[in-house]
Amino acid sequence: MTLEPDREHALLLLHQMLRIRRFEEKAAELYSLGKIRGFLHLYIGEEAVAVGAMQAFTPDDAIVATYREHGHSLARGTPAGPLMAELYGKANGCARGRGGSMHFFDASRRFYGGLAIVGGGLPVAVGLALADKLTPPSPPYQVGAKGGRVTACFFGDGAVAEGEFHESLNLAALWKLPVLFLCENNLYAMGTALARHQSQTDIALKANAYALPAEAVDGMDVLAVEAATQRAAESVRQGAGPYLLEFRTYRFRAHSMYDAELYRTKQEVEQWKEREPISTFEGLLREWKCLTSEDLAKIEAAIDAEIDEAVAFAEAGPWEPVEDLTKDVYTERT
Ligand SMILES: Cc1ncc(C[n+]2csc(CCOP(=O)(O)OP(=O)(O)O)c2C)c(N)n1
Ligand SMILES: [Mg+2]
Repeated sequence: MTLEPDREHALLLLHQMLRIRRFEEKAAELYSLGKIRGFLHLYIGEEAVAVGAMQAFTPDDAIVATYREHGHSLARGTPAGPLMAELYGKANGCARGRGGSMHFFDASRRFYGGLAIVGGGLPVAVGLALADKLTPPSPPYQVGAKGGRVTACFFGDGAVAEGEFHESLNLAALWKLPVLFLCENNLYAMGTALARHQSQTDIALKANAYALPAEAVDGMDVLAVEAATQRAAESVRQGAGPYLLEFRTYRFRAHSMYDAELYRTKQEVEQWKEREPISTFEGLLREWKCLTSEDLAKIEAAIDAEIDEAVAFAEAGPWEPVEDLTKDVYTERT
């Protein structure tokens, strides 16, 4: 992808990717200090996907993500403070500290998770899109007309092994629902390579089998991701039915905080690092004379301040009181 974006927009993309990177580096550090516990799936290496794709959505669209969703929440606009507080398990977290890393949520931005179940987001997204189709919101948002709502559903390559993937694509196509499926193919589901669990590794072809248009996109190139998502989202918005994009990307860290990484070679990781999305984009912007060292220093300083503030917000947050333990827990009393 060589199209030059306008300078301001390019700097915004770079800022967003760097902000996700720094947020997660800080989260990893805080994890080692025992401030954050439980699962923590880092998105490091995949930032171009969330940032590029998110440019195509309006505040009225809906977003569904996976448990590797820190980047998506930040790119969607949820402030870093409530997200960091959620990682801490504090009551000022975006899910009141009850969800943690895998369950970020922000109804005000139509961000519907953060879902821990592999493939679990696909039927949720189909349901949201079905609701939009059955009860179109008041103008100017009308399904089938320009400006219709889109539900964007991010999921991993591991999810294509789930029945929910097949059922969701089938129903979405059959009912022509306004949903955009965004597969983040980082080649592995935990320690299992795609080719070890799928007879057909071309995910776009699987979508074609359910009569969905689909394309594979370089997920390390933020501009390619943005352009493809804009095109696909526009098609969905116009009422043409669902669409699938497969982003070819790579995670640089372990599946969760630690794993022995016996399933891939160091050379493979190093090869992908040569296409590291943030420094590659930075290099392009310098080549295009869109970025100076001063610009970069300003961006880094703004991010440092934002992350410091987010950590302070999380540190100062209260724990949920013990008496609230059964609040919002629905069960029959016996
Ligand atoms: C239904 C279900 N089965 C198994 C798991 C355990 N599990 C957690 S993450 C994961 C791998 C998913 O890989 P992928 O969808 O490619 O996402 P990635 O972690 O690569 O982003 C598995 C099997 C789960 N959370 N849900
Ligand atoms: Mg994967």
